[in-house]
Amino acid sequence: MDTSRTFPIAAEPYEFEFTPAKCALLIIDMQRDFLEPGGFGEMLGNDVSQLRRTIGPNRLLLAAWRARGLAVIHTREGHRPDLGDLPPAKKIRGRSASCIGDTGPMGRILVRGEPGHDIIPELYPLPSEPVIDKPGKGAFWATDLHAILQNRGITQLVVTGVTTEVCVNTSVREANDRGFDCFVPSDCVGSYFPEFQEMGLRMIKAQGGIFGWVGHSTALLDVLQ
Ligand code: TIU
Repeated sequence: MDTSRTFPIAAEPYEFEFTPAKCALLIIDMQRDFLEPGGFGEMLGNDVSQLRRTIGPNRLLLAAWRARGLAVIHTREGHRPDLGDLPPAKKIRGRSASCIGDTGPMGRILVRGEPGHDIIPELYPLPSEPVIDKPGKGAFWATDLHAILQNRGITQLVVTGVTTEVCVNTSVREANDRGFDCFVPSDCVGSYFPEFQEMGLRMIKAQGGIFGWVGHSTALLDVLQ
């Protein structure tokens, strides 16, 4: 297969011109604290099964990307152990009994280096795959992601991960404003809330694809296999 070729694949609002060699797989925040039973997400009362259904499809997509030698980038949401990069507004938001930096079920909540902050074993990064540690919801803000993508000649992103309406949507919008074409496979992104899953995807593809394209991972796998 010639990865520099362009393959039109099924998507909404219209087909996506997939050029594998120019397309990075950007996996957003598949962290233990968001996805694992007993983690921070579940502690807040969320149904982690809504996110866990994305693990299988992400594994298949990641395996296909790796097999073709294409660019894979992972992100993690979290903060410095001294919390110097945690805005006070983010720390106190929610008036929860436990907040970011406090000791949770898997170590200090959303603090780099703690077990709950790390990526789930099913999708663990290879040493060659950049891991972007981001203090915000978007993958571009206060990170070196844009430079890494530009230096590799990447112009397209397949964006997967959690959660659809929060970090995935924010990152897609940031990428779109920086000139990247984003394809979001609906089976590879998850929300704790089914209604936000649906609306989060509809907002991306509305108005002629105002932020990007939405499709299914099988359309990508059909090209890569
Ligand atoms: N990664 C990400 O989406 N962070 C969140 O805090 N998401 C929620 O839905 N809360």
